[in-house]
Amino acid sequence: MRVVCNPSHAAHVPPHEVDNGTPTPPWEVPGRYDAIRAALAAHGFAFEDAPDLPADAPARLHDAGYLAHLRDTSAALAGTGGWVMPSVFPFTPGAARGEVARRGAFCFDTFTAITAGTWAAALGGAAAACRAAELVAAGETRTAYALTRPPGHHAERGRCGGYSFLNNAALAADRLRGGGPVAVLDLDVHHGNGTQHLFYDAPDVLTVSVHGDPAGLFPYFSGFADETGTGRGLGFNLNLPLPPGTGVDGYRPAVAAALERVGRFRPAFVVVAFGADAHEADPIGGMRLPTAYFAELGAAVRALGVPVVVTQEGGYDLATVGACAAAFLAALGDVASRAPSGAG
Ligand code: Q9C
Ligand code: ZN
Repeated sequence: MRVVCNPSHAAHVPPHEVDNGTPTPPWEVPGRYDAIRAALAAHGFAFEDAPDLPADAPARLHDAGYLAHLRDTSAALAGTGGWVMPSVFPFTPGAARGEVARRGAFCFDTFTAITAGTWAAALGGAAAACRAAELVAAGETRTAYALTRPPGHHAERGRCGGYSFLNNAALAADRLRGGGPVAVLDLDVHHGNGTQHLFYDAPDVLTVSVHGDPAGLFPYFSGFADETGTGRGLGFNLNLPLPPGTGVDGYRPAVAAALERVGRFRPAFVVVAFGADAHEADPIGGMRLPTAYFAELGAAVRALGVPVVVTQEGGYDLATVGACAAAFLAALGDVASRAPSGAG
């Protein structure tokens, strides 16, 4: 297991979110990264920083205008301590000309503020995911993990949301697809709407997500079971929504169905969008998984026998997020101190 870190994550510090009109403290904070890294260190994992990403890499999946918006908004906020969050969402984004409307054209919620450090942190996360994919694609390791925040799996081609700006899991999958079909398995408690969106018409990237029923959980507008893909991608998207309060007994059959679909696809690589926010202690997930089940998840993914890239998505209980990630990763791949020569 290689652990590739985003050295710029702490540049992004969200000021707050707005939940149904009410400003609330942010959940997606730098301490999440520190908690995960400390837990992994205690398990004996070693760390490496992601090298810089070629500047054009995110443009393989994200719109140029959206990337410019993230970059320029971050730059304009430098030294101000300010932030940008939308308050209106134009239904015809092309008609958004003024600054206020443009904010809403590039974002789909009121949880995802852009700050001065957002661009650097998001780019560092994409770099970690792409480096992890590079290591696995090159056969240098069987398993690699991008330790990063902010998360990525909610980010669409041209919109941020759900604390996500660049879709790290999708960028990893895109890097891997040259070597054969890729399956993305999303285990975050929230539907990976951005990843689904980016590959919805693609038959060579299977997207499978196990998550809380979006009828009652973020992102609310996507993640339903009848979303199965479009065009040549029809049949290559699988959503497995679960009711609130689901525990191990409900997760096991859903994960088994997810893995059955992934296995039948015969992927050359698997990308896991990993979240710890289905843990029973998570403040926003509403599910009931114990820490030990995350080891079971890791072992189940390992049993696919396919090289795996993992990206860190959600998980907001600082006391348990690290233990969940460590349990999952230790079961998925061997703890290896550095540059393993064989299976990792
Ligand atoms: N005030 C990820 O886990 N809703 N994103 C928050 C609590 C937004 C979750 C509601 C949840 C976004 C990557
Ligand atoms: Zn989540």
